[in-house]
Amino acid sequence: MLIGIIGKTNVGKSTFFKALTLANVEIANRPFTTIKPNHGIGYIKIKCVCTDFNVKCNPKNSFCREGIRFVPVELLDVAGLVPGAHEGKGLGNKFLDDLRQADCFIHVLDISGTTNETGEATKGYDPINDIKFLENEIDFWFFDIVKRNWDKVVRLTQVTHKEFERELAQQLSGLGIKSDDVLLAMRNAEIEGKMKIGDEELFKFSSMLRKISKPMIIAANKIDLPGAKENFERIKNEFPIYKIVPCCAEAELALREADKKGIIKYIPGESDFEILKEEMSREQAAALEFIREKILNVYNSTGIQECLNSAVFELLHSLVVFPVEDENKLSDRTGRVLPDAYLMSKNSTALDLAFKIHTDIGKNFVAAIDCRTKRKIGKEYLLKNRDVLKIFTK
Ligand SMILES: Nc1nc2c(ncn2[C@@H]2O[C@H](COP(=O)(O)OP(=O)(O)OP(=O)(O)O)[C@@H](O)[C@H]2O)c(=O)[nH]1
Ligand SMILES: [Mg+2]
Repeated sequence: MLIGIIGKTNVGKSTFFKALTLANVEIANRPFTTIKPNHGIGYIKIKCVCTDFNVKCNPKNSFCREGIRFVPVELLDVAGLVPGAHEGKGLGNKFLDDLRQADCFIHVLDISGTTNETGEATKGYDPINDIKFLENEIDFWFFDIVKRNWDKVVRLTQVTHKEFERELAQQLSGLGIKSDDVLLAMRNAEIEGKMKIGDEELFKFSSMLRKISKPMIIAANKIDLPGAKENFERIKNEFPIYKIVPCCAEAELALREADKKGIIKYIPGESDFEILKEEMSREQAAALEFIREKILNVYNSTGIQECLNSAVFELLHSLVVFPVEDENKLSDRTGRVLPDAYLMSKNSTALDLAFKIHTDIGKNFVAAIDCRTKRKIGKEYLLKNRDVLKIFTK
């Protein structure tokens, strides 16, 4: 699973990415700091099943802190967009091609209105403009790809008489698009069964397809700055179609770094932290107090972990499953208890899980056991969030 971090330039995308990955990436208060994409691993947060079974887990592909399991997910932070990117403005929109395989987007927005449309410092800019232009730019990116493939598929199906929608989906599979998505977008754009259409209809279709295949959540970043709260309240009401989360990427980054250094104890996404080392600089103490008072006490969290969790669970309806090899000890072959936690897409089955573990396990699947109920389940079983399963093979 891949989550794309997109937005205007200089809004805090790389800060958001760094807070989630603690990767060493460049952050600066100027437009176009990021040119090459930053690829890294972030972690979604769920209640670990170790607490349900009252066992001590020993994770391998993930980690557990005080009964909270952090499960890896891939993230990509790309260069910033500006209006007119599809015509080559700023760094253009070609770099969006790196996001073809993204399952969804987190749109980082500067909710404080202190960066203008090209990412320069300003005051009183309306972030609504950014929601609109960003949608438009990613629609143009989709439109270009769809248009190229549409014409190709029209020619192809005239010769082969194959089903148009299926062929188009095939050509667009690189964008993570399926036949059902194409059908739904055609219906929504009112072009069902039509192959000869103008650019205007094609743009509408591309936009529908983009909305279906790349759902988006908005991270209302820089919520710590003056005016941000008012903008957030206003925009939240104007865009009920989006989940909009108040965020302070800078605060999340400071908290995670201080936690890593042992200065504080902070579990990502929590509403407070504990000071472990009293001896710190006055600036650092003041910064931590500011975060507690102005962010955590007001918004209940910095919003960064919530964005990632919402993207995975609310936009994509994904689930986390714990495969084990010993259904009694809940361990792998070496005795490691609850070693892995896998992120699975919605509607995944027990057989999908088997293939995810290993192709051979998938091919030789016989049955599985639900370790909570000890009941036998078949390959068609639909996985549930926080299932613990043992798979039997031939
Ligand atoms: N006040 C405040 N500043 C922030 C926050 N998040 C990021 N910034 C600042 O915003 C500026 C831009 O941050 P980046 O993370 O480099 O932004 P970006 O969107 O990746 O920018 P480009 O790669 O240039 O498009 C930096 O000065 C950050 O310190 C925040 O939550 N609050
Ligand atoms: Mg950046």
